[in-house]
Amino acid sequence: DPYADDPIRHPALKVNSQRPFNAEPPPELLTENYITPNPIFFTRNHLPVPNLDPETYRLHVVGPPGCQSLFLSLDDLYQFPKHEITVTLQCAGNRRSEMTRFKEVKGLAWNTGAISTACWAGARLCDVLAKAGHRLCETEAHVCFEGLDSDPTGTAYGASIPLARAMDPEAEVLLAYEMNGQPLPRDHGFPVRVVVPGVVGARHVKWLGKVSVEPEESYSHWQRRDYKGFSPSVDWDTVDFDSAPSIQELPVQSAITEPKDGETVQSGEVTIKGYAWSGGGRAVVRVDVSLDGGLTWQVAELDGEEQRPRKAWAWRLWQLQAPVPAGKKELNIVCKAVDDSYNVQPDTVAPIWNLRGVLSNAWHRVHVRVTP
Ligand code: MTE
Ligand code: MO
Repeated sequence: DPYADDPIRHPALKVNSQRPFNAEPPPELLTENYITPNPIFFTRNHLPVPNLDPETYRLHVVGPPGCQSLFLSLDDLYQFPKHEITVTLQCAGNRRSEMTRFKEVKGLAWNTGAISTACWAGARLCDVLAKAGHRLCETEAHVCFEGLDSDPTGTAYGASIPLARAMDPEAEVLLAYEMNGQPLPRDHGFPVRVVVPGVVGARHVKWLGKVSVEPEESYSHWQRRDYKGFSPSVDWDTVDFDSAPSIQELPVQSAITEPKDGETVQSGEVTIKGYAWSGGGRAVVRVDVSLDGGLTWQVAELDGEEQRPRKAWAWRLWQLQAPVPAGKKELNIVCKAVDDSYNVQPDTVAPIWNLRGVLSNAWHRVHVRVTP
């Protein structure tokens, strides 16, 4: 059993798949803290978790043509300036189960919890690439990452990002060795993972083994044959994966974490809580909440840290305390976020449905009963 050596997990996690391990925290735990505690940070593994020895670990950084490769130990990585940033990581499949409810899709049935936030620390990728002799060249190029996890045929997890993002110090792409002040937990990539702020989870390669600069995107299945968006009209007979770009920056997102769908709330006053985030460093500027299915709206209070313009890598938690309109027996609670480009979320799933169930960011809806 290739999974026999997987680590022990926190019992509060809701498991979507045991082998490989995929799990999300329950919504009310997710927004209890701005920084998600490591043991309940969502986990998305495609393969068994490798058990790597930090003493013998080496990161292979392929040099430009004619230059030597670097083989960096953990101590070598610690010699680069240590950079710390708070970054929200979201899987492209977050909230997929809402798409499934509209029409069947292929993929793990994530609810609203395939998203979490941590303070990551490590070396900046641009510093490591520069040390290896790389420069930002004119031609379009990509930085390819390979994990040390692999399937029975020896194929490793892989992904890539554009070289321009990797070399941009303002993009703050990290080779992270710490998560919330601790060495990375095994499930989250021990000893080193990539953190690409503002970009879909799939590019944050864990158990990083190799970094190279290539003229083309990674040839990995997960770069080329997955994690792409399509028209609702495309099905498995007609899909052409080469026709769509790989998902990098994600669209604006928000969800209600309290109360939960189907719950009963007290009459009088209701407290609604949730999270909001947008990709590409775009800050969330507003969250609108409705108690009547979207007929009327109230503006929620944004908690947590102010965001740096164009570098808003982390989510905002939000809440709204609102009177329950007298005589109401039920509430249709809805939330939607607005980012600083004034991007908004679509009101329903139908126009954004896609066969893989990715990029699910329609208004989040929760139906509750009110005690008389
Ligand atoms: N890296 C490796 N090596 N193997 C993987 O299976 N999964 C990716 C990414 N990096 C993956 C990986 C996906 S799809 C996501 S959403 C994130 O890791 C999840 O990171 P987490 O498990 O730390 O939350
Ligand atoms: Mo993912």
